[in-house]
This record gives sequence, C-alpha cells and structure tokens, in this order.
Amino acid sequence: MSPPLRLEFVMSAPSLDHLPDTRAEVAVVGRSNVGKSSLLNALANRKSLAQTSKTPGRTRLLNLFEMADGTAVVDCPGYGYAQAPKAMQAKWQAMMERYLCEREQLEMILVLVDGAIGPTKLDVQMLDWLRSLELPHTVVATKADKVKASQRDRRQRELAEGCHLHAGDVVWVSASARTGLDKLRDLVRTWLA
Ligand SMILES: Nc1nc2c(ncn2[C@@H]2O[C@H](COP(=O)(O)OP(=O)(O)OP(=O)(O)O)[C@@H](O)[C@H]2O)c(=O)[nH]1
Ligand SMILES: [Mg+2]
Repeated sequence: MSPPLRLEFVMSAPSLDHLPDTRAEVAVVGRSNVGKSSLLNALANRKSLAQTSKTPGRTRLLNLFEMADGTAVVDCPGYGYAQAPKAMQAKWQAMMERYLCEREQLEMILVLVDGAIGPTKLDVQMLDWLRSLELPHTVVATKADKVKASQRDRRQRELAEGCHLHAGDVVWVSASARTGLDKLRDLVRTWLA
C-alpha cells in the first residue's frame, strides 16, 4: 500500500507568473469533467481538497497543491468545454501553453483520458502536441469503475491504441472505486523525488 499524498492547497493562479517556486511539479491536465480534481482528492485521500463538480469547466485557474518537502501537484483547468466562449478558450490555451512549456520544475504531465469514453479528438491533439515538444507525459485513464469487467481487456487495448500507446503504458484509475491509486501515488513520488 502506498500512503496518501499529503497535499495542501497553496493557491489558484491565473498564469505561470503568479505561481510560487516549488522543488518539482506534476501537472494534471485533461478534458473538462474527465475527473482531474477527483483524482487529486483520491491521491490525497481527502474529500474536498480540490473542488469537483458535475458542471464542466469549473476549474479555470492553475490550482497548486504542495507537500511538506516543497514538491507540488497542479490541477489544471480542463479543455473542450463546449460552452466556453471563444475568447476564453484562446486565453486558456495561451495560459496552458506557457505553463506546460516554460515551467522548469515540471517533471511530468498526467494526461487524463475518460476510461469509459476513450480519447477524444482534443485528447489526441493534446498528446500529439506534447509529443512534438517532447514534454514528459503519462496517460491516465479515469473512471475505470464505469467499464464492465467483461469489456475491460478490449477497452484497455482500444484506449491505448487511440492514444498511440501500448496498453501497458496507460495507468488505469478510479477515484470512486479507489483503484489504481497506489501505483499512481508511487509513480508521482518517483517523478517528484
Ligand atoms: N464513476 C466515476 N465518476 C467519477 C470519477 N472521478 C470523477 N467522477 C465524476 O466526474 C465528474 C467530474 O469530476 P471532476 O473531478 O470535477 O472533473 P475535472 O476534470 O476536475 O473537471 P473540470 O475541473 O471541470 O475540468 C464528477 O461528477 C465526478 O463525480 C470516477 O472515478 N468514477
Ligand atoms: Mg477540476
């Protein structure tokens, strides 16, 4: 068993320039509603450390959570929120590009993909973009509890293929069923060490 990550909320920043210095960071990105904030809460074993919501597009800032050793996890605003005005989408993109490209202590970008739905066009775009810039990233499939046991193998293969990865490269988690958390906690600790 891997103990919960002892994350504490530090701040919500409107851009890279507002973030405090940290020793090392892991970022959580993904489509709006994919389960980023829920996963953060599950990793920390806390109910409402990060704000979750049934309404997509609620997290609009870079939310920084720190551990006692000065390392941090950043809950990023989600993309693909259809109702968001164009101007806001452009602002989101500029803010995210700067954070992901220029944050020097960023050790790993977790790209969350809905395990029940599979990668959307925007997920694939995000992955292609990260690959083109050679930014370190790992795909995490969320909401594993929504996949029937009988479908699991096929779903895992299909999701990985959709992301141009091998099935073994994808980390499957469920924040509600609390599965896959130990493995991901260990990985996060390794990246931040
Ligand atoms: N079944 C199931 N539902 C989940 C899981 N994780 C999150 N959800 C649900 O998915 C919805 C969105 O979760 P959030 O964690 O707020 O998603 P988010 O990616 O932070 O969304 P934004 O902040 O809007 O970008 C909520 O209704 C959650 O309860 C999971 O593991 N299983
Ligand atoms: Mg969120």
